Amino acid sequence: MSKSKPASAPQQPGRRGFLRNTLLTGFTALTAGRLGQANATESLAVPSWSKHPGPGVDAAPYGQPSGFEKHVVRRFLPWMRPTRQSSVSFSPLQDLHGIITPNGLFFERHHAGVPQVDPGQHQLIIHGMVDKPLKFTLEDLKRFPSVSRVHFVECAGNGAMEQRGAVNNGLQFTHGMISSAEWTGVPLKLLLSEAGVRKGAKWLLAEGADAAGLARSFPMDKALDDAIIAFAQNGEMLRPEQGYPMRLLLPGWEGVANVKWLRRLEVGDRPWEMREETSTYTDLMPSGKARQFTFIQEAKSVITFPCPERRVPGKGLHMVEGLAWSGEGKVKRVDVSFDGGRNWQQARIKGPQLDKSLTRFEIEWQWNGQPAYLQSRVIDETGYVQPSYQQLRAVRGTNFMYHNNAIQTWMVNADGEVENVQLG
Ligand SMILES: Nc1nc2c(c(=O)[nH]1)N[C@H]1C(S)=C(S)[C@@H](COP(=O)(O)O)O[C@H]1N2
Ligand SMILES: [Mo]
Repeated sequence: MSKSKPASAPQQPGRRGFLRNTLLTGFTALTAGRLGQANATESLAVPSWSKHPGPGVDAAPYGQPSGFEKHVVRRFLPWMRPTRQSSVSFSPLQDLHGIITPNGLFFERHHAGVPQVDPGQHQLIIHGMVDKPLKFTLEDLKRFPSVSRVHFVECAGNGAMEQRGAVNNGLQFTHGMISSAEWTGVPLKLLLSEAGVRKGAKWLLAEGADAAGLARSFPMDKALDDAIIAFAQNGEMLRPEQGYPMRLLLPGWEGVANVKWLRRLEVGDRPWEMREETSTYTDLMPSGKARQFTFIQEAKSVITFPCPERRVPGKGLHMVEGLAWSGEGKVKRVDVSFDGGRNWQQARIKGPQLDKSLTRFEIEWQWNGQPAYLQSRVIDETGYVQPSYQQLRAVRGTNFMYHNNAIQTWMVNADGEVENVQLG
């Protein structure tokens, strides 16, 4: 049941009593009946869409969202024009619900565009320090036992621009390089046990079939832990943008290591020092040295309502909502502040609290019409607390780009507009 419109007029008179009895009794205590609109019975006039039958099942063999939701789309930054060499699209977090990103709204990051891979010809090869080099077609993969797990993918560069200042006045661009899906695929450890990993093997190289030939090294421990060769996403085959017909999924680890259009896994005893783990995707520290192989996306959270795209419509009661996640495991707790971090209140976790997955939270807020500074702060199951900008910069300096997981501040003006700010 939607909580956002508890007292709006139901369409059929017969359902009114039902709604009133089951939903409103508990909820009115909380809202004192202030969230609905008056003159409910006037809405019972028959609307145009009730007067004629609509199109039948032949109208949309593959369903699309309502035409009234056309604004809910992936967007790119105009000054970051997509090229065939590099493109990024951001997911509209401000318009999403729950913890699953619809496939058509999953953020995208491509180093050489989206290859159109023919699943009949594509193969995954496992070679290197193995007893028996093997190749797998999509059909071969599907003969293995598979798992379905909900995990986020976040680009290490999510929030990189914000590190330099509050530059984007929109949640979609400050945090939209994260999305989440239920992935179905084969645990990598099963494929490795078929191939037989040789003694001394400690690293793997994953290489994509795109024109970038994007390749990343990752440790054997992760391969034998929860790595998946995914072929499906939210119940259907992977979208081309997400790596059709197969991608590497390293739950909780930086996006770039989740190699799409996966064509090759080489087993070795040391990292390969590829481009995307040396000249990029490393973190320049105050000492002048760069950290390398910082795989884990540490705990982070953000308020999704209100946000710059979703102003506060007026004084009174509102449900402040947001998303929290941790590459280390489950989200344990989320706190919200309405005064820029002076006071914190514990938010409710809504829905499932899964491992390395988006987790949604909610908290009531009585807005008195005064300017306010909203923040959220996540604590994960390891006890790690999301840092403020001050705390993050004390450790990392100001030169870094990747892995910005600092607390976000939204400033609500007296007119309800919301701005992206950083508190000193
Ligand atoms: N083969 C290949 N894999 C790739 C990329 C790529 O360009 N080519 N981009 C990487 C980066 S930088 C990120 S953040 C994620 C993005 O995954 P998505 O596009 O499914 O959101 O894929 C990674 N895997
Ligand atoms: Mo990325």
